[in-house]
Amino acid sequence: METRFFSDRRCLLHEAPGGFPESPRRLERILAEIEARGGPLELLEGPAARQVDEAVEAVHGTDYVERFRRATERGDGLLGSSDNPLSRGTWPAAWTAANTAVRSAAWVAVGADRHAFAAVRPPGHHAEREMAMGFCYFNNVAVAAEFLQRSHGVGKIAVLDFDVHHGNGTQAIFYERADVFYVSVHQFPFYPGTGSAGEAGAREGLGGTLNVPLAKGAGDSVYERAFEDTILPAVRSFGPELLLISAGFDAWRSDPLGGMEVSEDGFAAWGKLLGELARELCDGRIVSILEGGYDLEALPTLVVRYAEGVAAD
Ligand code: OKP
Ligand code: ZN
Repeated sequence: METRFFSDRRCLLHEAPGGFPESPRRLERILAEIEARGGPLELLEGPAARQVDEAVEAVHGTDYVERFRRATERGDGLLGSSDNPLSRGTWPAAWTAANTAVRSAAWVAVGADRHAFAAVRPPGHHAEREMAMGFCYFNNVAVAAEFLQRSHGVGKIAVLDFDVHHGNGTQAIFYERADVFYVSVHQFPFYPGTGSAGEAGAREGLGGTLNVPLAKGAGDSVYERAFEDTILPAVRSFGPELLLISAGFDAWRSDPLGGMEVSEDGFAAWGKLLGELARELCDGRIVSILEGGYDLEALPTLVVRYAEGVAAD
């Protein structure tokens, strides 16, 4: 398995008031760690911006995209909720995060035995079609899925979200679709309130959403059981062509937002299970896109241990 990290320093342009947990320092720390380890880190370059705009507009609609862009340019303080502060760099940073997710997906789509890790911010999984929410503005994972289907002819995609929070945005975007399987394991009850086991998709997409809610305090063994007994068998029976991972690192035991007890070894083990799953089902095609993770000291190590797990065989 070949691993490549993808990023773009324009993701640092989104700034929030002091003390806000989703800060540029998260990504600065990750990039410093990857650079210190000698990469491979791909900065910039990739598919034409037009394809990215098309995928962003397909997921979010032109009204929302324009409303967000204008709010940034006017100097508004918030986009909707107090969890979504705006600075001059917010729209460019969010667009760059989606662009980087797309570049990562494009590299994986044209090969095999490839793991791309998109080190991006702001995160995406709470963003719904026309609503910013929970630090998220554009749904990077949904944009990557849309791009893969439009521009690379990929059919079935499984999105697996292990951020400690439920990805309400990704779930809502794909809730009625049979071609994208959304699986989330998360703390419950917790922010944002969605993600109960009964939420399973609707219409065409009935059965195409799987929620695995876990009580506060879950550690490595509870998560391992959730992966082995529930998540992996469900993804196997769906049979995706590619895995997209919403990779949040806030189930870490010392995360300031999450209430779970996952260790460094736990993230490495998740990586190993997902890498093996990608090799078994999808010719080793796996794209991980950063979501949360707010312990600045630990975050770079957790990302690296996870990526090493994916590559291991
Ligand atoms: C983003 B990601 C109540 C607290 C809201 C928002 C948490 C967003 C987490 N207003 N907290 O999933 O890591
Ligand atoms: Zn989170």
